[in-house]
Amino acid sequence: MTEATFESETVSALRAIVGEAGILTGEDTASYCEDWRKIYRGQVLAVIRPSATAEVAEAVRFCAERNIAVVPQGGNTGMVGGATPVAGKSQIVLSLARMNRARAIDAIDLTMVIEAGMTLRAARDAANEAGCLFPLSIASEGTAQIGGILATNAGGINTVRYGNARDLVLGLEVVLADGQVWNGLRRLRKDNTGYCLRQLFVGSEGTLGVITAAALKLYPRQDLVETVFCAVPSPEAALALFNRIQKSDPAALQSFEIISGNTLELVLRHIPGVVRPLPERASYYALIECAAPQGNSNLRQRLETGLQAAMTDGIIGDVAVAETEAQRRALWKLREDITEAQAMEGISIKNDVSVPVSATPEFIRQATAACEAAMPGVAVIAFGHMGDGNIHYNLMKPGDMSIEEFGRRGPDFTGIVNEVIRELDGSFSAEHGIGQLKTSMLAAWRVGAELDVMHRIKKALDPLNLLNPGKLFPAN
Ligand code: 2HG
Ligand code: ZN
Repeated sequence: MTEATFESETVSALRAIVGEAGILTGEDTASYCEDWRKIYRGQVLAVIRPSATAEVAEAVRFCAERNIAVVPQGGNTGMVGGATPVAGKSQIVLSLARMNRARAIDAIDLTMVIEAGMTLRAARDAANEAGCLFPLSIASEGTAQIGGILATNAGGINTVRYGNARDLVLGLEVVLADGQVWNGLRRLRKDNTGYCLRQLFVGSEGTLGVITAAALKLYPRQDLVETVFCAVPSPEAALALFNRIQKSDPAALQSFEIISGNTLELVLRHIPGVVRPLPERASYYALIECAAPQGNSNLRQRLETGLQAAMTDGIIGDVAVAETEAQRRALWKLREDITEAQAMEGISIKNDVSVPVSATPEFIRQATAACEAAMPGVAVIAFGHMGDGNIHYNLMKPGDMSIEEFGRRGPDFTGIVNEVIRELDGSFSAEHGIGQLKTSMLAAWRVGAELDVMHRIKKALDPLNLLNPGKLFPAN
């Protein structure tokens, strides 16, 4: 069979499975073949957009029979090329975007069953309308989809209180590599019946199965929300503040973010409509949010008392308190638009790392000293989820250095940062995953028995290596 015949037969067969509305070919596939950072690009025979689990299963079975790789894709907002096809493979992208319904929401069980293609924002809205909270929140939630959120075990701004995606999933529906459907959409809080399969698929980045729906944990809605933006003199001071709030009001604290002074300046420079939140510039800022159900009337008072004491003790400087939802949104915009502001500023080397929470100041201090020594003039853009130990430690080039030179030296810097991380018992990938970007790091860090078990799981569930090849493990 010629290549052209193989291609046209494949497309016709897939069209028969997903219908005319469910298939894209040629130019129409372009945006699915590139990651949003424009680092990775591949080619596909087609993009399919099934509308039901049975279609996903049939398409995956067909691809397995023909030795065609399947790249599951959600909102394509990942940082590491995990949803982008690798170069030079016979493959399709399987977009879950049309599978976007809420199948059930139960405000007594505090559960919701939703399909993989629903955006995180739509899922949060659906929970909210039912009087509940789905707490996972990330900057790209308007585009990121639940399937991708689970496949990458996304973290975000509320991990300090509610955990990562992994902590919020009760059950899954998954299409396996041979086209079988595993219906594990159980909504149970207790279920000790053998291996916990759902946790195998969460964080597997589409390499073990295609998540088509999920049963998720909800919480009672937290209608009282207090958000403050404080100047802090140093990461050490931010940690001291975190420690105080966590001790004095552990149940209410839901976000504790740190933003370095130059990171905020980047946002103020590039993002239209944002305003400086405090009159004076500071070395660092903390963005803190506490929340509680209606009736917990002294939430504001408790927070203010704590902040007042911290101010007296020199731990914080100025504070801006959100008085309205619009002010709250404006404070969060300063944090959520950092990635966009950084992309507008130019090329950056991203490091998404975690250390024990208590080691975050030490990490920032050591990594900054090492990076500045290796490249005078490098700009450190440090921010992130300090309350759970996850720092986005991004580097931007010195003004006089070419983009090419900076790009060439990228791996050296990741090496420098990772050395510090290793010393502090941290992780080289806190929440963005492995994708294509960090396959060699995974192989270097997860050695011996741990890597061996990962390879064996992959072989057992995807013996032909057709599910998202080249992710987690290098393409061969
Ligand atoms: C965030 O926390 C994201 O905003 C993106 O994880 C971080 O752009 C980054 O490095
Ligand atoms: Zn983050």
